[in-house]
Amino acid sequence: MLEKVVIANRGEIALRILRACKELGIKTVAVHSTADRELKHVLLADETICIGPAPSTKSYLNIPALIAAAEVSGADAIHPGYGFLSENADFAEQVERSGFIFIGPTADVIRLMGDKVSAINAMKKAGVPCVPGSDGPLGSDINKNKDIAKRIGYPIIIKASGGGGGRGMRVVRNEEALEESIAMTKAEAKAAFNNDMVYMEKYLENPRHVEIQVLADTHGNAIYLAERDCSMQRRHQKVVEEAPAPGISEEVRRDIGERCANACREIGYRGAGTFEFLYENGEFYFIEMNTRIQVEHPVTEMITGVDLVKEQLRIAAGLPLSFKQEDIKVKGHAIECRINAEDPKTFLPSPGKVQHLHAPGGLGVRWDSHIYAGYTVPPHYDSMIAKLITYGETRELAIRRMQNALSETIIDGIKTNIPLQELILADENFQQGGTNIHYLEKKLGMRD
Ligand code: MV4
Repeated sequence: MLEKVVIANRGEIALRILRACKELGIKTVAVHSTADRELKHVLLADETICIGPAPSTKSYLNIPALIAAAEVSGADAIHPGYGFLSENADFAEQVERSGFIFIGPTADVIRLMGDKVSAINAMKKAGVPCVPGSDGPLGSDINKNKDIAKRIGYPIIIKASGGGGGRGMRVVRNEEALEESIAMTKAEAKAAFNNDMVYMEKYLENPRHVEIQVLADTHGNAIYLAERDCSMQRRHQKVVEEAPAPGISEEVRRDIGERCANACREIGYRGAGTFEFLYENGEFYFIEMNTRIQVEHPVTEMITGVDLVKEQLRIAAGLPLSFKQEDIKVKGHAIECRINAEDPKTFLPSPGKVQHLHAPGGLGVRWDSHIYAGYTVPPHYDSMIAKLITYGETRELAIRRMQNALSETIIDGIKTNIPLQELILADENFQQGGTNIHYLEKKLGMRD
């Protein structure tokens, strides 16, 4: 097993990683900014190192400071969590070149998946279903591009190869708008990602966002751990996630899951990963792969019983997966609500001191959070302060437990989006299950 791990992150995921390390008897090094001395995992870690001032560019994104922290503490590995440097291939490369284990896939695979054109090519080759599209980057010949669009059929979407997660895309509904849309997307991509490569896909009007969790070890084993539905989102920020996705049969799950696990073996994937799909009219269409542990990983843990962060640590230590595919059985239903320090109506961040906290509990209730009474939420980072996860044998029970848990949660001193979460949980279409990626924004647009 690993002996000592640097946790290169903050907030709830840093605490989640710390807990997994402690279960495995691994010593922990918490690195933190000057604004984060009071973080719960910093207070609980074996060692702490201040790596810079509050702005993340000077601390959590400071590669030399992180590698220096691993060196001075004598750690053998670095866990990047999510966000920050978790999908930065240059970071992974420098970590490994400095003699440390990067807890995640190799830099080459991160790079392959970071470039969306190469990711889609690799997945198509591996037998993962993709959106009908340009099969590669668009060239500068507008007549050829018009032919591609005509073959695919309007509406189409232009996406930046260096983008992802909703950045750098443009929907085009007719040929007249094509040339300018390509030029604008290219210009934005050049400015945002220093890469003006763009590609074209059929635009799916009303899909759901369904993603497959995978784990792969360094012994050639790769497994899938069912799927999550993350369609309840606003401006590309997920708000509620659940597993399994409503309406996915065991046969459909097995087919798409096996394709993802096969693709992992084909590309030499290592660690935890997520295949993102659009799901429409019973079909899966691959859009991107995330090469990190994700915020919503707990809903998969609740329905499979697998500790995904512990598996990440085992894989990094060179151990085989603790489970075979046939050991993975979906049992029950789990829902996660992201609790943010923000105004529930305006969505503006609401940092400040937590004056009083009453966390929910009871059977089937999981509270993943670093906050405590007296903790001050700093203004410098993401506003997510807790993840509330409920489990039940049925989706109905998981929903009821979530409603009860939300209603008993008290976070005084700052505003939170709990009222918004209560609105969603009470929504009849959410309760029915299977709402698409536009549902929440439409519902909020009808409010006031
Ligand atoms: C799409 C799409 C429709 N058709 N691609 C947005 C985030 C990025 N990961 C991909 N995205 C989309 N790609 C095709 N061909 C619609 C979206 C999309 C979306 C996807 C997932 C979750 C939320 C979304 C919100 C708006 C648009």
